Amino acid sequence: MGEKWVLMKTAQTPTNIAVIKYWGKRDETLILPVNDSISVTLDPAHLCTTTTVAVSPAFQQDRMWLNGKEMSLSGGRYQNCLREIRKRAREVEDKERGIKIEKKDWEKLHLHIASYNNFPTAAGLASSAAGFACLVFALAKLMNVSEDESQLSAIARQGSGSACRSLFGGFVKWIMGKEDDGSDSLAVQLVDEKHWEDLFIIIAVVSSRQKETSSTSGMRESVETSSLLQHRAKEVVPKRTIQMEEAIQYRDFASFAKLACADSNQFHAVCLDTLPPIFYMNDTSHRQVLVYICWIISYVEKWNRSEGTPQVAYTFDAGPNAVLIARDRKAAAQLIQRLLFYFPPKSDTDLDSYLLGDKT
Ligand code: 2P0
Repeated sequence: MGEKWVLMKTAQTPTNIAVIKYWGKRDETLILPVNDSISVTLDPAHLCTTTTVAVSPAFQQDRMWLNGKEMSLSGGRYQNCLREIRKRAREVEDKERGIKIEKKDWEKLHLHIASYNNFPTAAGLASSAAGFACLVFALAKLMNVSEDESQLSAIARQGSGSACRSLFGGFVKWIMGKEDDGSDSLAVQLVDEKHWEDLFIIIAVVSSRQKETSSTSGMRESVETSSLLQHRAKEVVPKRTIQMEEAIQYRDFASFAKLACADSNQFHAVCLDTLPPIFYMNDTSHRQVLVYICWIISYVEKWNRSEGTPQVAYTFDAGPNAVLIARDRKAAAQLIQRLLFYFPPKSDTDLDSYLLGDKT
């Protein structure tokens, strides 16, 4: 191998939104959950991470930049992903440029990783999901790894639990698995992105501030203190997962909406049942956020009842941003019109003040 070459690969991975939530780990190091979860992967054109990975004999150490800023790779989660991918690296040859990397060379070669999110990092929009999924996928391409997406998902899972679900499009299930080594805790695609094309997903970015309690520490506290979490994991989610899979399979929006809203509400109830309580649906620095959230939930609930059949499902993750899933284009248009009427943006260009007007 000469010293003057760089080999690069780029991947793009969308984020995913859980409709049956993952909340709680049974193993913190391997990132093994206490229940199955189901998500929908967003269109890669919108909320996604783009990651370029490069290898060169000239690189002295592994380095990473996120949105242009260098960050440490020393954390266990990055190291676990890098180690697992390196283990599976195979020979790579670029005949045109006269580059050949043998399997054994990957041990000593260093990587440079540049990652870019086109949405707010750590504001409850699952940035770590898209980030780790993209990192693992890009490295697998660079290193000619032969594992399929489900096998790669078990590696991405060790970066961030929800990341395992971003390796597929459409609706995806993260099977919690039974094994202690995590080998069967992986994602599978339930249906692809063409299966339910009528659905419209609207994300109302209420606050792009970094959340106060990270998901990792929040779910640890819930596992330690919430009895509702135990009930949810053992009694509620196993049945709800089967019902949700059926609703997705048959494109049964009424059941889908009922289950998704109930699951979001129960996840936040678990957060409230945690000691000390966690309030993800609020942003304590902006009083108006709570007004907005309450309005959205009661508006959707009333609208769904008045139509006789649900038009929109809401779901909230570990932050106050509302994810609204409309049954079709007509319902989506009506919803956006209502949102803009009640919460007009202050200026066309200031996305931060979108919907909420100015910060209070
Ligand atoms: C989910 N969330 O299923 C749930 C719903 C937030 C609320 O997955 O500790 O960032 O890295 O495994 O994956 C957020 O948790 O946590 C999450 P770690 P992660 O989407």
